[in-house]
Amino acid sequence: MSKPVVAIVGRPNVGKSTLFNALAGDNISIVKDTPGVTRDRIYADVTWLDRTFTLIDTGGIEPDSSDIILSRMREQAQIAIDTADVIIFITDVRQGLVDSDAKVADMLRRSGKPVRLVVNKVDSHQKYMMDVYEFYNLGIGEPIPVSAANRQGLGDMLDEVIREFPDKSEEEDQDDIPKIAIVGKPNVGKSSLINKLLGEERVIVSNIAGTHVMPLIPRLHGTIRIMYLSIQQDFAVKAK
Ligand SMILES: Nc1nc2c(ncn2[C@@H]2O[C@H](COP(=O)(O)OP(=O)(O)OP(=O)(O)O)[C@@H](O)[C@H]2O)c(=O)[nH]1
Ligand SMILES: [Mg+2]
Repeated sequence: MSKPVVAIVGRPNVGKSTLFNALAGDNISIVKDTPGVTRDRIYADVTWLDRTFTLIDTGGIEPDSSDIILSRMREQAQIAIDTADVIIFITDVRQGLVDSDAKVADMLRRSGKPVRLVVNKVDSHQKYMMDVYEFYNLGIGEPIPVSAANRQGLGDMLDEVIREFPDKSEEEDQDDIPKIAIVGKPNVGKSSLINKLLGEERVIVSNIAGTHVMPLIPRLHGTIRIMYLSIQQDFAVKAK
């Protein structure tokens, strides 16, 4: 097995990129007080204790309407279900529990994938802890309070995340896997090419330039891995 993959999924503006940056160690992901600001998926390798995993930030949901947000969240969640070993489902204590959180939580629960429910923006336990308990209603386990901005609660969260990883002995050294990058301007057909190579529809293809393609780190057919490579919607196909 390859390095475990952890995907951060959640509504716009809940702090996915802030959490990603706090864990990845620098400002790779763009954080802005505007919902829908992360245009692409971004990944980084993160080490906690003796475990290294690939962390994926997701985003790109433009909050045009709650329907669109929900359908894009479902897409994100589905990709995370298909590709991640553990999903961090992040919510925002200040916005509280909203309907789309509940719907995506249902989907995640039904998938059977390990999910850790994280409640962000708990900058003060005294002030917000009572509100955190509301998130038990999502039915996906104990909410883990964090403040991504203040880097609080992240160790406890990571302990919970790595608990779900497969045994370390199952991981393999991938340094010798050649990397092939598929690079091109938006809308030239990168995603279609990857789907053809994989023989299945794993990248969302759209004729809208700049459509947010998904981070794909699937373990397909045991021979090919695709890895999201840059913020420019480029991919690397790893094949052995
Ligand atoms: N008070 C507080 N604000 C936070 C915290 N984490 C993130 N924020 C703020 O929330 C806003 C959104 O943060 P982002 O990390 O960009 O959120 P996101 O979920 O990646 O948003 P999209 O990529 O647009 O979906 C920014 O203004 C952050 O500074 C936190 O722990 N506490
Ligand atoms: Mg973001």
